[in-house]
Amino acid sequence: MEHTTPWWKNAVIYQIYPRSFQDSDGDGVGDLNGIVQRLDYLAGLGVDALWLCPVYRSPQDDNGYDISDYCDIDPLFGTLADMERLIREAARRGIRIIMDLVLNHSSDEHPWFLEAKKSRENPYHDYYIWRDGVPGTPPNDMKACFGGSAWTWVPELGQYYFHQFSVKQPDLNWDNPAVRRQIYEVINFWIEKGVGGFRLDVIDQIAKVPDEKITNNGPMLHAYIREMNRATFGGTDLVTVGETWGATPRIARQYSDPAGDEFSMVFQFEHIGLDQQPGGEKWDLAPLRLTELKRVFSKWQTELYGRGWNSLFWNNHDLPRIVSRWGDDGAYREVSAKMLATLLYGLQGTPYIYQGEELGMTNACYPLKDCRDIETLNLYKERREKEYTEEEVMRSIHAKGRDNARTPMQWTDGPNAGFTTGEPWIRVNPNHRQINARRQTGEPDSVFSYYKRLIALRKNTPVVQNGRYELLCPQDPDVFAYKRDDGKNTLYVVCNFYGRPAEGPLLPVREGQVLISNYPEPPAGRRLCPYEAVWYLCRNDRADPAPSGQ
Ligand code: TEU
Repeated sequence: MEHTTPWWKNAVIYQIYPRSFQDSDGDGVGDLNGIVQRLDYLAGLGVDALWLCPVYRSPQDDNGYDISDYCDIDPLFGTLADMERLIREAARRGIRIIMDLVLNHSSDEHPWFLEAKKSRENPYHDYYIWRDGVPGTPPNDMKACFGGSAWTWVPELGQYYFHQFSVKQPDLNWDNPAVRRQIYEVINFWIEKGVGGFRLDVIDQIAKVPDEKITNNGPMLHAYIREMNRATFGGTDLVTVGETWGATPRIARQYSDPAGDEFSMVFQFEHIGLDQQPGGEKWDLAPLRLTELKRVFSKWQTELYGRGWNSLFWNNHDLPRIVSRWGDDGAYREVSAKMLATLLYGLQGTPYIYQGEELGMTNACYPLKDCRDIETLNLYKERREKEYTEEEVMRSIHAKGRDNARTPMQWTDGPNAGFTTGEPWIRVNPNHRQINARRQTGEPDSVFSYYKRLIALRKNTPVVQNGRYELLCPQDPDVFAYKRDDGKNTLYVVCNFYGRPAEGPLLPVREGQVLISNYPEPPAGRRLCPYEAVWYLCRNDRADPAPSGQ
């Protein structure tokens, strides 16, 4: 057991996609000074840390996930001095800055890669992964995440290089100790700048073994992470979050064991894949079954309890907007957005809010000409060349495309939603006239005010941090209900997941025990209105007999 609870166990983290958050100089792209302008808004919401998607120098092939200088800021976003000011200004408000580290690959315009492809003898050659071959016959049939082969031919060298993402994102060779040393220097550079932690992009893919077609969870993975921990953030109070698509609860315990020497927590996606066809890709749509969501959440809650730490999220910059995805972005937009928050925030872990989620922002559903994301554009081409119809492909893009998350933050009902005075790099969602921060911040019943209350409640309700989890009514197809019990108190969380009335479980709760609910009046008895959600808090000596063995 730990002696003191690390700050991030009781924190709420807000994710910013800097490109789309706030533009301060009228070039249509959000920037660091824009974030500074909005710090009071973020402090008002009650968040403890901001995770910034990459703002390093980058050709922006994958919106900054292709880095050409790890120790400088891209002029699109500002300067190193702006970054230092952001760190200071955030700290004045009790907010830490979390940087996004993209260490699996660099940009093909990074000086390391420019050197590497000059000759096989160049000292940087071995910073990347090369295989001999002949043009037209890649070393194997591995595919890149953004379409096409994972191997790209360089005629001058007579070799292929390996890339798990776009051709402009060559994979770094972690088996080379010089690469690892350089990376640790980068991490220490940012630690010295005073950042509050790191989110580690696709960290479970760094120890790939392409010849065996191993991408995530390679044999050397945990050895490299432990070495990185020792050389950089180990022993500090920085938060470290590993993006781990391939984690199981067992693997997650290894990453985030409270007594361990890897990361603070994992950011894993098992629940996110539940509305796609088994064996298919995310574009192959299938309806979500609530009982499956319950099974997955319950598994993680139970199997990490006391032995690891998870992130709680519905959204990020790669995912569609949750209110459009699993709520109702029409008539029940507000109440369903609140229900989804109520459900998630009663669980154990560290919640992440993705910008605009606290306003109930929705998917955009743009025609292809307004889409910007490399993944979407490649997917469209690839599927249209196969047997898919225009309508099928666009349906998938509207449901799952990453641009849904990347439309500009909706600050006001005015021109370009108050995001920019220039031409935005991606269209603003026309519904900013109804859905915007200006309208919601002063409105006690808004989605924003609800998130704010929930964040404050979470922090003041210890059972949310430590209570043991138990799923209630597991077979109920409409209601997600669970309890958390820390011996002293029990928190009951009851959510009707759909837009039709339902019946909740029978609970030992009385009037006056409601902490929060998303209708003007809390539920009457067991009957639940569409998307109705509630937290009840009971003292165990008054409601339930104290559970044995505690
Ligand atoms: O995403 C990891 C990743 O695997 C994504 O490609 C994911 O599968 C996809 O977005 C789902 O459609 C991280 C970043 O979050 C993402 O923005 C980057 O594009 C990617 O790594 C490459 O750095």
